[in-house]
Amino acid sequence: MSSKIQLYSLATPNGQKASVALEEMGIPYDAHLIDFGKDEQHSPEFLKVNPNGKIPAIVDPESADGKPLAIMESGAILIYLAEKSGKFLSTNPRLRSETLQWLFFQVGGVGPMFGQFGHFFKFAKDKCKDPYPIKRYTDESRRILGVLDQRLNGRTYLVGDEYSIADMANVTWVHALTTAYDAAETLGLKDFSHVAAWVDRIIKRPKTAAGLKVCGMPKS
Ligand SMILES: N[C@@H](CCC(=O)N[C@@H](CS)C(=O)NCC(=O)O)C(=O)O
Repeated sequence: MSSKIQLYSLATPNGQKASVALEEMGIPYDAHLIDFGKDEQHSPEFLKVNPNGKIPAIVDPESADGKPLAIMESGAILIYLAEKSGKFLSTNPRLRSETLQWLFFQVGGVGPMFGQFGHFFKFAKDKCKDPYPIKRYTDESRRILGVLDQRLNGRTYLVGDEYSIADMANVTWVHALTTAYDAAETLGLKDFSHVAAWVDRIIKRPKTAAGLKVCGMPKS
């Protein structure tokens, strides 16, 4: 069996968080595409890795106790990889706490809210005629973008002076608002200039750019 990390993913924002981290940290890995079109996220093999049936998931064949370790939940994966590599999560207690705060801000807020926005605005547009869900998730997504914009005013990254797992988690979701949801106009993204500059800066990083493409969407 390979000693490399095994990544099970698809290039959605949650999936990209894991592949961007692996690329940026320089951790060797094998990528396995989980094709939603074939319902592979619910296959018995994949459910052994993530019983929740969602990507991303990883298996570290050589974890700290020498035994294989399966890890689900992208936030937990980012923390695991940062601790394994000693990169992108400061050991300074203040910076570490701030990094975890902005990581959990994404996991508990940005991901679920932007995800629901994308569902009603793009993927389930024809299934719901009631305008309320789109309004609710547009308003909440704009509120969250405002919080990020305020945080990024005068800052290069979300925490301290360095790129961290907090940036990786949040930037993939903000980037998806244009690349996956075509929602720049509806969400008024031009109102959030600090966020826009931060996204541009980060997606130009060669390793992040490479990570965003891992496990790309299969052609239907
Ligand atoms: N909280 C999870 C969310 C993962 C998630 O929702 N993944 C989506 C793709 S972005 C998925 O696998 N969806 C497939 C499905 O629900 O069947 C995480 O952060 O890893």
